[in-house]
Amino acid sequence: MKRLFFLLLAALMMAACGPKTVEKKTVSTDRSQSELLAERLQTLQQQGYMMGHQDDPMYGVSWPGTYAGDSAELGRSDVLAVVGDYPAVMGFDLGGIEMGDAKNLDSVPFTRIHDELIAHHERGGIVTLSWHPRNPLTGGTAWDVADTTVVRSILPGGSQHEKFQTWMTRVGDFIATLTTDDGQPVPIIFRPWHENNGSWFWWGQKLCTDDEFRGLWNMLQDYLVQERGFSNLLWSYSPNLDGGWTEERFMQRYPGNDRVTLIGEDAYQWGTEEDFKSALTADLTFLSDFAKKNQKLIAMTECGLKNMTDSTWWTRVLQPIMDKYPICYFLLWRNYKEEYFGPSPELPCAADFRKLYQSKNVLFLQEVKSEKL
Ligand code: BMA
Repeated sequence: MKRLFFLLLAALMMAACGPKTVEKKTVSTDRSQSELLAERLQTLQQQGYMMGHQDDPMYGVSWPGTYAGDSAELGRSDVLAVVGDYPAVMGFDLGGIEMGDAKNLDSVPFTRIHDELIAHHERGGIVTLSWHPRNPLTGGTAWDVADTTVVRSILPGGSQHEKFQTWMTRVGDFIATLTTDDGQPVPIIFRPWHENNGSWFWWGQKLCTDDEFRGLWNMLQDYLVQERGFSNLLWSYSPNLDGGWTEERFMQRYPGNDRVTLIGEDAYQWGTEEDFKSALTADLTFLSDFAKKNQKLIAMTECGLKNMTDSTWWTRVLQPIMDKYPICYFLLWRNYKEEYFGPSPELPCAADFRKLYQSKNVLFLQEVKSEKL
């Protein structure tokens, strides 16, 4: 990926002082979809940061959508209902694909994920995939952390290695279907093994050694990139809000500059506003510095305040911090009736979201679609 991409990034960074209008580039065929996506992210970042939402077109705070299988709701989106535009970035989750399930862990049919992901790309948006695979050793969920030998068990020589090969094959088979009508693979920000510095997933900090984690990352990446040949995946390394990164600690599980294009962070406010603000500020300072030195892109790959218990949180808490850093996007987690992180017309936070929408540097679909790949 790499040399050409870095040169490209350097050139784009130099061009950053130019006018704000973005010119359509001629697509050269010798670059992969993921390289073109990286270039697009870099270009757009000069205008601001994109708004993203998990499962945006699937269901909302007050409409069950996919849960009820109601096709009358096709095209619906809480973000669209509040501001009249779709998010620039939409996220979807593959959890369950490994089992051969028809629906993901949040009851969204994979056929819908397939269709909505391609539709969002076609309308000029950007898509990202996460994966909450079940626990291959215990049969439990991704959050089953009772056993600390799970990662070891799926690495080469482990008792579950073969099973995990099948799981990776199913992921690969699904990714292979994500193409446009003319057969072009859709560029996708792919961020497996997220929040690995926490210990709530079976691939977490206390659940495997640094070497095992790297082995896990490499096994999946080498399978998808080398064996399956997917060059449309832009690899995102996405730990959780930490608040105290040092280069040494960050590097312990970092897969390496040749394996990562975008560094993200999942940052929710679970505790006090003050704690959140200081942890996020420290982390984005560290990450943007690291990204600059290592020529990486950065993003807030997940974020939010559960159930928007503070209706001005976006513009009062989140936006002033995001404004200070060169992030490409922030992705609010899903709007499920029992836990929502985005806006909805009937909620008090809708007004604040409209204010966010008015900000010039917060980009929605209409502002990015002319840059479609
Ligand atoms: C978590 C929660 C869960 C959900 C999972 C995967 O953060 O939202 O309810 O199943 O993400 O989307």
